Amino acid sequence: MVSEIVTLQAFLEQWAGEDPTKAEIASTVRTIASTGVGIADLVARGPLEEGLASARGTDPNAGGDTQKELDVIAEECLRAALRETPVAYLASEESEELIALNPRGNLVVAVDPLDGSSNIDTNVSVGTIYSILPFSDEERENPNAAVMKPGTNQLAAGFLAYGPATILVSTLGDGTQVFVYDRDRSEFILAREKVEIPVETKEYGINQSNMRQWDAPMSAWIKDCLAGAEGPRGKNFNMRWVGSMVADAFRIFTRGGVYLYPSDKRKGYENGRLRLIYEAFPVAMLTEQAGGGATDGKTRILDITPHHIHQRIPLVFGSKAEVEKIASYY
Ligand code: AHM
Ligand code: MG
Repeated sequence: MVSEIVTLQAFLEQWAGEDPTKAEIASTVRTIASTGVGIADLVARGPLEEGLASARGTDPNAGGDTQKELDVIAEECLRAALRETPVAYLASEESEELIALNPRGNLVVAVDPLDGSSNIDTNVSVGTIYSILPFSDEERENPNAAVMKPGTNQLAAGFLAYGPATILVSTLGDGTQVFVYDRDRSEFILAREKVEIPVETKEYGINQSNMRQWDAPMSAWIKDCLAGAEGPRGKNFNMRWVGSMVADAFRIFTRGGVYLYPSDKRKGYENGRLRLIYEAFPVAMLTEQAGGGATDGKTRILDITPHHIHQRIPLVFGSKAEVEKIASYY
């Protein structure tokens, strides 16, 4: 905890100083955060708000998943709010193509408007993930080019989690911070100035029901973990899996651990489940800025160049030594 009260607004202003690009990034982060408060209010109404968790039509979204009513509402909220910011285009899980916003904007934002949508009706944390990218004049002709760049190109990234507390985990490229929404002050307050993910861990999160579908390195790693203190790892592991990546990530940012969504043999999961541009990239940036690691097993996530907006990627992130250990099985 930090003793002096620092609001998100004050933190961003101090970070931006007189730099016009930083001021644009700061206003974008502020807008996403305040939009998140509205989404959190809606999530908190739970079953009182009829139909939020019900499927919207029968067509899957751009990423191939069933769309929930709240997925669409969350995207609409972000779309409307970001029109007032220096954001030229929005890439979203819920829309096939880039969405044009401010024609004079110098930034592009990529979002998963509502991560963990299968948890909406279970009173479990869900969230919003974002990545902020530069947008150059040359890209005005072909805006897609702005998102087809390695994750190292991100200017800022973060996520909101709507749980017992509404939290914002943010990086502006210099460490990872945690802000908590204070309902009395109607402000996000800085709670952790420098997140440091423990390097070693005994905790992992994975959907183990897919085990028979994994490739050999993934199966070998989990087998060694399950063997516990008597096995080659010489320690007992613990398993935690929420199934909303934002919640699993926040646990890792709090006490360490690794999150895994590997590729598997099921149709449509050949490249895992998570999307590169608006899920893996921002989480990888936050993780690295907090001293952790993020890989697809073979390549550092932030070094991967996307070829499609909704491309999926196998994802392993969290405590650095364990992420490296997993990569060594590959
Ligand atoms: P979503 O963005 O459609 O909610 O999908 C992403 C979610 C992650 O939050 C979560 O970790 C994963 O999908 C769970 O997948 P599964 O249900 O296959 O275990
Ligand atoms: Mg989603």
